[in-house]
Amino acid sequence: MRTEPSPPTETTGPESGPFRAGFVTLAGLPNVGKSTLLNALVGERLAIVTPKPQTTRRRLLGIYSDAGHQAVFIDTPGLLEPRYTLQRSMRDEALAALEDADVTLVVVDAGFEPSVEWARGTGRTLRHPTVLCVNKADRRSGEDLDALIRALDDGGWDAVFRTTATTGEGIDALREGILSRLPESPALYPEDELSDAPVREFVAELIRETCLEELEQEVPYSIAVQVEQFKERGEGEPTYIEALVFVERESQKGIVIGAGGETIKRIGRRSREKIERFLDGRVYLELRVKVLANWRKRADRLRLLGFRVPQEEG
Ligand SMILES: Nc1nc2c(ncn2[C@@H]2O[C@H](COP(=O)(O)OP(=O)(O)OP(=O)(O)O)[C@@H](O)[C@H]2O)c(=O)[nH]1
Ligand SMILES: [Mg+2]
Repeated sequence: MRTEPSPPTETTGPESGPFRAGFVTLAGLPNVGKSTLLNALVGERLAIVTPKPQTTRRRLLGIYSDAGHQAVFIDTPGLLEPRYTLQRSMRDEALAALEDADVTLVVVDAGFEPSVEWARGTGRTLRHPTVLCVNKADRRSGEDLDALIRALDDGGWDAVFRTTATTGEGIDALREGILSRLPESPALYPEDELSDAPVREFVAELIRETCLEELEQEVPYSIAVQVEQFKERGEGEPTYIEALVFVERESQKGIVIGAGGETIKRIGRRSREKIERFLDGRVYLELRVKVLANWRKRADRLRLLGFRVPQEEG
């Protein structure tokens, strides 16, 4: 059956302005709350969030659509001076996402001065329109926050907003401010799509998030997760998922497994619960820990794990 051509009203907004769509790249130092903001702006828990810096390693799309707009938010790894190949790949991911931006959302943590300094310096030089988001507003008293925002709001930004991403405070105003600055464009993705990442990638990230929560010091940073098998087995049966947890050294393998397998059991149980919530169904999760020596420093191993690594890294 042939469908009628869409009436023009379908491509106009509720206030019948033009349809607006584009890429919105979140940028800032590690741990300022970019991933928490992406989840709040989209209204779904897509990006993993932990109290540890350098949680995000790759860009992640989160798509918000309404009757008049589509914002394709891109969460990025926190920008930092890279010390090894993985961090160079993380920085490249963030910089490439900034190239794609129609709107740049510069995020600072109101309670973390270096992130404010970064916004005043590098943040200001990013591609316009540039919207400043002073996040973690709850970490400062009202007057103190007002003073910080007055100091930052010097005319160099297209707009300045304050948010507490963990409670949702200020998110609607921020989203409005971003949507109104998108270019006129038809939608870039189907309007019921939330991301472009495959389900296995979300599953691997939930396992990595649990590892970051359960492990301390260098060990969580040495972890990469890859889903090897993902089998839906039909009505009433749990989805069968097998994943590899890579570490860099034999000693780390012992730590991840723990005495009597205690630690890996706990990581497995907590990961399974998160995956079941995400998939909205029962899951059987099998985790195996494997050494992939020095993978964070080796271009070939990083590529094997799906990271983009610059050519000059060999
Ligand atoms: N108090 C407070 N904490 C927040 C807020 N937003 C995020 N956080 C917390 O800050 C920590 C870091 O949040 P993330 O969203 O992972 O930060 P990020 O910028 O994505 O960090 P990287 O991926 O490491 O660059 C988590 O513990 C969050 O719960 C906020 O508005 N207020
Ligand atoms: Mg993040």
